[in-house]
Amino acid sequence: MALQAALLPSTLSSVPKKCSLAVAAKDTAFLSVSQKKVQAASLSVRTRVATTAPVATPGSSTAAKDGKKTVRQGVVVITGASSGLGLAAAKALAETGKWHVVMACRDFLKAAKAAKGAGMADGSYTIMHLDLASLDSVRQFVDSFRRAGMPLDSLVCNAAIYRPTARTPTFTADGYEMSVGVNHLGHFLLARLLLDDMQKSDYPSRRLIILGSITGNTNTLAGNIPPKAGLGDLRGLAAGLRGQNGSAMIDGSESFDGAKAYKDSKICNMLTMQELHRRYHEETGITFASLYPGCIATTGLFREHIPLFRLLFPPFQKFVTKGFVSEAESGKRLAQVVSDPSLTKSGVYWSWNKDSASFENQLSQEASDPEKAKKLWEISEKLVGLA
Ligand code: NDP
Ligand code: PMR
Repeated sequence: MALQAALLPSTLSSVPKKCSLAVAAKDTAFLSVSQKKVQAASLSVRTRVATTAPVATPGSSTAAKDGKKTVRQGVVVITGASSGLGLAAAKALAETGKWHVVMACRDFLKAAKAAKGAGMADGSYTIMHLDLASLDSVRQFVDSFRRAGMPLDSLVCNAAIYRPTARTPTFTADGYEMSVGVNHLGHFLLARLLLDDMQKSDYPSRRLIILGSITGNTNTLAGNIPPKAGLGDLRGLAAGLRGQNGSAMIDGSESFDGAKAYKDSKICNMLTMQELHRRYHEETGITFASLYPGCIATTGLFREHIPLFRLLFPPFQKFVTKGFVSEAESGKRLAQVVSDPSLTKSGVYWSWNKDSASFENQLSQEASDPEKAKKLWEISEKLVGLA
């Protein structure tokens, strides 16, 4: 991380060669000599990562000889595409040749290695720096993305952290409790800013997807394993989730609980998707969706859990609950939500049955409460500086 932070300031990004020169020239004007050295180092990294322009130039639909229009290659931004579900979905989408994937990641070098390791073809993806634990970084990402000149057809808010063993809260650059700061607030700002870009896209089916989870839904067995998710009256969030002289928990409880903070953040993700749907679907035609991809028990999400949990969790999910799903299969599920022509309905929380067929799932009462969604929206707007 330290190496990455030193080499890659957040204004830098990897973009297809076509646009990277323009970005580099513009950026260089504002950089000091030492910064230029840093940028030169990163440019060599980024050319290795994104070597060719997308297969069909994003932004234009091509007229075929018979006069029929061919849909151009879509551009999808996936946050946290450096591991687990995000990486698997990035690979699944890139492999179709129909999508150029922008991998929005906090650790550029890790993402580059992950993409190569997954066998993603050069030119099928672009890596751009995004640290959701900093609202400045979110804004810089949006700026870099716009400068790269690509259209935006789909956005997947996938990145997350889970801190089940943490006894005390940690905080984002803006001072918000980390799990809610990264999983909800960072994505809330990103989605709000990029909505403008999605509205400009001429792609036939534009989709904005936010990952939810079964553990945030108390209408399920998994959602009833303590600690249970619950936002209460949002008083902790309204007070700024600061911790000192206040609460780091959304419901305002005095004691910090890392597992609950994650589950609470997932309720926020599902409520945000529905509020986006209510506010923007009719006006923009954009499809808003959330999903529970299955229990992907092998991912990095559980990296902070105790070793015994990490050992037993995958076989427990495979053989006892039978809720287990491989990273590759979960990636295909998410890819479906991005691009399957049959999943265009907006406001839906998708899940999959045993035969891996998708269905519209029921959210818990709290995760589908419109009043709470509105209140969450208004408080979140203030916290990220939009109101
Ligand atoms: P992983 O830990 O494998 O992936 C999470 C990704 O988020 C990583 O790429 C990580 O980056 C990134 N990330 C973390 N913090 C930040 C940050 N501050 N800024 C930018 N990126 C960040 O977990 P999963 O693949 O399992 O999780 C993906 C999504 O799926 C999450 O939203 C999770 O809630 C959801 N989900 C997962 C389930 C499961 O069983 N695993 C079940 C239900 C939902 P880095 O690689 O640098 O650490
Ligand atoms: Mg859970 C129907 C059974 C089912 C499913 C689908 C999950 C998914 N879990 C189920 C059941 C149980 N879990 C049971 C019976 C137990 C008690 C032994 C149990 C325990 C458990 C723990 C300790 N489960 C967990 C944890 C975690 O730390 C994970 C978590 O809550 O992360 C927030 C987790 C999960 N169980 C799941 C899924 C998908 C997770 C990961 C949660 C997520 O990403 O939202």
